[in-house]
Amino acid sequence: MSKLRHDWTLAEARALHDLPLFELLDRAREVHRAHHPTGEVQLCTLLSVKTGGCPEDCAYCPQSSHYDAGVEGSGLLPVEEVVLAARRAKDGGATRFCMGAAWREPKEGPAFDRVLQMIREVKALGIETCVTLGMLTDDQVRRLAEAGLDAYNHNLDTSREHYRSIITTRGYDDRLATLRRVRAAGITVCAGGIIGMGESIDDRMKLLLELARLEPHPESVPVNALVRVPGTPAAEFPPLDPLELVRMIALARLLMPSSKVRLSAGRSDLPREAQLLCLYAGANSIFWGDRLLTTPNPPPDVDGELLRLAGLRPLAPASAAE
Ligand code: SAM
Ligand code: DTB
Ligand code: SF4
Repeated sequence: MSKLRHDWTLAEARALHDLPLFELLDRAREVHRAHHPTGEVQLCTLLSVKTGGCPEDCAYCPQSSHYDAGVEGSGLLPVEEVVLAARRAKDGGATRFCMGAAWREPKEGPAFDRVLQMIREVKALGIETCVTLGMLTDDQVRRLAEAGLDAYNHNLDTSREHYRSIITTRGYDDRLATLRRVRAAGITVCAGGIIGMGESIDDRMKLLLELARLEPHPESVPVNALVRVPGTPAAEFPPLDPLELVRMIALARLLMPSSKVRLSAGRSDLPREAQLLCLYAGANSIFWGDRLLTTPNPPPDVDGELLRLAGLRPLAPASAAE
């Protein structure tokens, strides 16, 4: 087992990143095998419980009210609808259910109370619960923990330096403060980022260093490839070379050996061989279901075939808890 470190340097990370691909894959695979069962992939299902109309200006996001990406907005879904979707996800093999809301931060009152009820009822189905609601106060994290929430997703998205050119309506330290609160409340941390937004390789490494600096490391590290949604400013960035995603996943695995690295958004445009290389290099999970929040994801029959062809097994429900 490799020792967990919080003091990786940019030079170290960059040297690993720039290794010949097969050398990098060998190293990442070795760390992956030492810390995780091999041949298993966790299936996580996403649901947008409140869509669109978000006041933040994240350049990649189709749900920001600053851009017109043709997303049909909705108010907060009724609890029953969410529970139905979670039951369907569980019956389809998912062991984690992630609920996302297009909020800068949740408002106290009936909406937040309803989210708490969603968490209680989804949790009662026997599936891991994760929510992503924006910035939180101490009181809100406490109430989320009381409701039984397993994980909170809150991404740093990119390096501190590059952040400013992607989002102007909040700062990097706001994100870190929410992550600290989540950790202090005893909820597991899900924090990662997006690549393909015009950042340099060093920016990608700096994002991973920020995450690895957290003590303990986030239990869950989603690595998203930008979904280029027309109407968002980020749609103008050139498409990502799939091997860059493979290298990023390998680095996340090497820097945070015991975290679950999640091959997240962006698989619709990713050749299946590149997806398999990501899983080989250390990814523990994929999103399962034909929708992410507002954009398409490969349908379950296609993903099922991918897993079957590669001889990979979905993580069984009993071992899903972290
Ligand atoms: N509003 C909350 C927030 O930003 O924390 C929660 C929902 S937000 C949609 C969750 C995450 O989705 C973002 O942090 C970002 O990393 C990811 N995301 C959003 N749009 C994306 C896109 N076009 N491509 C890849 N990832 C995206
Ligand atoms: C994460 O890192 N990726 C997911 C989840 N956390 C909430 C969201 C991906 C969203 C992709 C764009 C969309 O479908 O709107
Ligand atoms: Fe709002 Fe989250 Fe989208 Fe940013 S990423 S615009 S905060 S929904």
